[in-house]
Amino acid sequence: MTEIEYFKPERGQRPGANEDPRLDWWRAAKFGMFIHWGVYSIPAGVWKGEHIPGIGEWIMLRAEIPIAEYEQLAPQFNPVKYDADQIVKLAKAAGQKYIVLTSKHHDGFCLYGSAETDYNIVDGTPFGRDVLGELADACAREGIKLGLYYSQTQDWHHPNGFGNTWDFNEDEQDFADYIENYVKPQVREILTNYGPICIIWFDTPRIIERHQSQELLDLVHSIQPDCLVCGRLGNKLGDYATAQDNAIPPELQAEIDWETPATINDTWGFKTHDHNWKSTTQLIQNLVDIVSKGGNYLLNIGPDAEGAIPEPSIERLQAMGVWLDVNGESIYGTQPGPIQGAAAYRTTQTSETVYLHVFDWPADGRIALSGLDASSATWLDASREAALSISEQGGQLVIQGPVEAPNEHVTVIRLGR
Ligand code: FHN
Repeated sequence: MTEIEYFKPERGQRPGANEDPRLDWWRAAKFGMFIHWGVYSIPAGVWKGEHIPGIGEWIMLRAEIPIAEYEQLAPQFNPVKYDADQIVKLAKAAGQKYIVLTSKHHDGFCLYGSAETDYNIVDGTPFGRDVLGELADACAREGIKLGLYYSQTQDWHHPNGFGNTWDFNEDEQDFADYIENYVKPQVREILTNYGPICIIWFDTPRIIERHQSQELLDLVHSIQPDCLVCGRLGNKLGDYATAQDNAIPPELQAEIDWETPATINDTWGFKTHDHNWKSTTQLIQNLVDIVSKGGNYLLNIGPDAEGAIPEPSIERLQAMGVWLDVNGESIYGTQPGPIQGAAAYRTTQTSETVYLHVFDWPADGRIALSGLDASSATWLDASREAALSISEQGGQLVIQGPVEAPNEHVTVIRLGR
């Protein structure tokens, strides 16, 4: 089993290609922003003075924090720096075409005003503002699509949710009741009260049964028929496949629609001690790699307890946007290209053009590739003046460019057919 197959939904397959038009915008979009945010951003990886290993949003489980103690974070949650417009503008500057916010993560805390529980940002915190509502308004103003993460199986706060073995006795829990009388009403809320939602991003299906996944899928589509459901709904249901976190499949996945959710450092929810930021070059190469294999890249930010976005995330996203401003033509709306798997090269294409992405510019400026046919080679970056020539030599397409790397991250050459 390759990693991509793990959450592969039956519905997300596309024999013969791209048949469900509801996914057209998503297939063209390629790049989205994930936002993991909640009260876990207050401890930020540290509980009672101890660094808790692992991803920040899992601190409640990793440290087995009793609900009665963890709940005390909500009255401290006052993220006065939260600025939905800033987030949406950052996503746009980065070239991200959709945003997916955690409406409820495994810890059960809701980032929206829910009638189903007071354990939410509006009723349970001094902040009292509907974070999701403000983001939905900002997305509508800026014309960017909004999706919502919702943890359908794990809920460490709800007495019948899955995963909290330190407060509850699993044998006494009624998971079916939780799905029926909590998850479904909440899914209804988030799909009814915040305008068009482009994706419901379910996660960690674990014990959810086939009929429950099916019912959630049907529920989503009954309220918003165009809303996509990711493959982590479980039981091979959903509208598209979800790769493992940060996993890029080794080869082209032509027969499915798929997405890689990914972190910029090593955590989703904010952690004070995680400074392992991926470089901008690495992030751009990941984007290109994923797109060249037919996937989408959903790249996360984890705001801190005040609602501020970590500066290293901002810097990297803005730099990705600068690269995409010049090279976006080779990303958005493209298909995987003819060359797959060559170490330093990736390709994407449209009907007219092949885009050659060069990760490591050769020291002599000479690129020789088999399996490519082209009538012209031009820089995607119109400001670049260095000469670029093509010729056919011994059955290979030879491209001769300058010896200096034209772009510090990934150089793109447009090859006319
Ligand atoms: O357990 C979650 C994790 O906290 C995070 O939300 C990621 C994002 O893809 N999904 C689960 C782990 O795969």
